[in-house]
Amino acid sequence: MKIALIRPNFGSYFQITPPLSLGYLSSSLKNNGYTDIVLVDASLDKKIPQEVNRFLKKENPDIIGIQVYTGSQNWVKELLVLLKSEKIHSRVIVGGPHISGLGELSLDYLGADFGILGEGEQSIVSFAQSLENKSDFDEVDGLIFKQKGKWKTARNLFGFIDNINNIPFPDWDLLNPEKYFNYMESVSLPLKGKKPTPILTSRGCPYQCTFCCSGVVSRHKIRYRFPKNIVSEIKYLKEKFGVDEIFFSDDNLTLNNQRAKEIFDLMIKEKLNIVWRAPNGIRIDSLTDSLVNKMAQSGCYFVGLGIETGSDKIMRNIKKNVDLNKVNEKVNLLQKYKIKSSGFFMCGLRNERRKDILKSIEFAKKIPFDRIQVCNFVPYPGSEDFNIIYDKANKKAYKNNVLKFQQNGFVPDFQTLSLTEIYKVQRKFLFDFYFRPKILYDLLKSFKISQLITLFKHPFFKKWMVFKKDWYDK
Ligand code: B12
Ligand code: SF4
Repeated sequence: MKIALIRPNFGSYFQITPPLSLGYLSSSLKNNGYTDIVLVDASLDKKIPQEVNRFLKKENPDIIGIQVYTGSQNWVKELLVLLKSEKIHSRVIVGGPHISGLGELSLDYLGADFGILGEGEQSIVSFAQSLENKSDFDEVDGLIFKQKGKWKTARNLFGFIDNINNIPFPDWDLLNPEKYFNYMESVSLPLKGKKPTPILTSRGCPYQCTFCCSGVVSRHKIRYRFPKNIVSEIKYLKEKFGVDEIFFSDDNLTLNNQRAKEIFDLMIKEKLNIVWRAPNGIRIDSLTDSLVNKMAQSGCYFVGLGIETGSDKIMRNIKKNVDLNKVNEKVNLLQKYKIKSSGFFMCGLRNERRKDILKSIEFAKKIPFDRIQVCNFVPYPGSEDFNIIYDKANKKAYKNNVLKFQQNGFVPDFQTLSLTEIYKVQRKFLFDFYFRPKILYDLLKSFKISQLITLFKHPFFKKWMVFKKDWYDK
């Protein structure tokens, strides 16, 4: 049986990391005897659906498995329209956070044959087996399939792996991290290593922030890998591919202070001699002096910090529960150990007014962050905020706004700001933070040509740099 795994083109020119999800699916399939697997990373190779369609026609796989994020759904839809017009024999199965968040509605929209809710490692193997043995689809955890013309979900409503130490490492041979080394540069802070690669040490997050859809795949249940298991993956990556920098891609790497210390202790003991960053953001709560010390000793030089807002009122609304009074102290603690930090903020959160965002700007300027990242709020399927709009809109809002979702441009009706206002205040946020002598000096001092190239290639750059009179609105 031949299987093709596809990562859509998400249109980015930087931080294109190996698709861990597809690597995990592949290693589970191979462990169960399905060894004929091809991977297409259309993000890395900048492929349009027509090219991938031609490739798949030639390869003629039995199963086509596609990873779907909300931002890449229209790329996937286009590919599926092409594939279906060819009348291929392949069965198309889709999975990922977008499918787990929207279920049948997403399958209808995409025109896919099957979908997986939740984690896919075991389910894709059972799916391949049930196609081969013509057995009941009801046995495939989390599978959505058609029965008598209607969508049905399997007996177990989603795929879930209790012990993530039992999952094999991602199929690193298939992913080939070497192909990604030159595409992982970030715009804000240059990499210290030359051969970076992401890994996951845990799955899930127990928090319930209203804007976040992390719970759709993991059902808010956190599971940890053993430190030994993590360190042996890093060693493998070092030895086989020369990896010298790790991106820890967990939702919350340091959530459990004790476990985090055990990982870093082992990294120090084993003299891994690598550098690492946590680019997706960690929470400030668990950062103690002894933990940060171990982070630094084990090679950490940069972390993102999920703050989101500088307003206590909005913080309560979004249920993030970050104590704003502690942020300064924690950032200073990181600085003590020479770890740089980037504060993550959002604009246009639920019921957020311009004056609330101005509070966030003032807050960010008072804290000694080295960088900040400011995202516009998008209600991703599966998040509490999405569910509110979706219920209120009588299930029509999603369909009507599907294209806007693609462009991060969906403004739900509980927002008090228009999209234009959100963009304006977002620019002001970045401008006010970065155009300060100390920050500018640090930015320029550490800037690399590779970052400049990355920045110029970025489509946002072109959009943002178009001169407008209201570019900086006080
Ligand atoms: C690393 C990461 C990135 C990386 C790499 C992303 C990539 N495309 O590979 C970078 C930094 C580039 C990135 C960028 C963005 N990201 Co991101 N990212 C993550 C993060 C932290 C980890 C992803 C990961 O490796 N997970 C671990 C794997 C094992 O889990 P998984 O991907 O869910 O896969 C499992 C299942 O979903 C399922 N599955 C997945 N694919 C398939 C396919 C098939 C066929 C089957 C059967 C099953 C299946 O099985 C897998 C194994 O169990 C997640 C958060 C998270 N917890 O997942 C956010 C997350 C995926 N990102 C998110 C977002 C919003 C973004 C951005 C839009 C951010 C921005 N504002 O620019 C961009 C868009 C990128 C894009 N369109 O692809 C959202 C996605 C929401 C959504 N509905 O689409 C998430 C869930 C964060 C969140 N909580 O909101 N991201
Ligand atoms: S924003 Fe962070 S802390 Fe909140 S639910 Fe998502 S991953 Fe968890």
